[in-house]
Amino acid sequence: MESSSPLIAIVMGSDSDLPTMAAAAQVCEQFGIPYQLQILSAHRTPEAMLEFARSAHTQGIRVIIAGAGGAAHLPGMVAALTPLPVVGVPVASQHLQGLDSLYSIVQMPRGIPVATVAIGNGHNAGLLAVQILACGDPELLQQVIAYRESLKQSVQEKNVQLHARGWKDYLANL
Ligand code: RP5
Repeated sequence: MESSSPLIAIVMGSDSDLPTMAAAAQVCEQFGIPYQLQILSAHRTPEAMLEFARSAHTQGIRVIIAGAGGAAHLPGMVAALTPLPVVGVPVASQHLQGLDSLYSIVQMPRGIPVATVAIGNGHNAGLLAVQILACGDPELLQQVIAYRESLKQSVQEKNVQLHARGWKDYLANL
């Protein structure tokens, strides 16, 4: 479902970020939002990052999701170069479990925000991007409302099951 006219761009610093960022792509597909996904590194391909971030808003893109680990400069640098909203995903790093990525992405200076989600939470990044788009799209807003309703029902059904089967049986089959 990657599109030539994407509304959401998902960028990541390395292919090693893909397992985390795939969740954002899945959310785009779930809501039927055209998106693009690419590897762009603030450190290894700085010129490509610059070109992408400077031109994204002229290409029809409305929201950018940027994920990176470690020094994790990609989301902040993209945010510095685009007027579009940027959702940042701290990818769990090998040595510091993503705390380094989180601190790097979340601590933006006043004036250049990055909407930072939890470490490894590409799913929420996708949802946040969809909700930003839904502000100007009543049909998509209804889809978001329906999604929230399905979440509520799923929790209620689990609670019914928990009480029907007892917590020990429930736990054994989690
Ligand atoms: C960052 O460095 C990437 O976003 C990735 O999370 C991390 C490690 O990259 P690789 O060495 O796995 O390519 O720029």
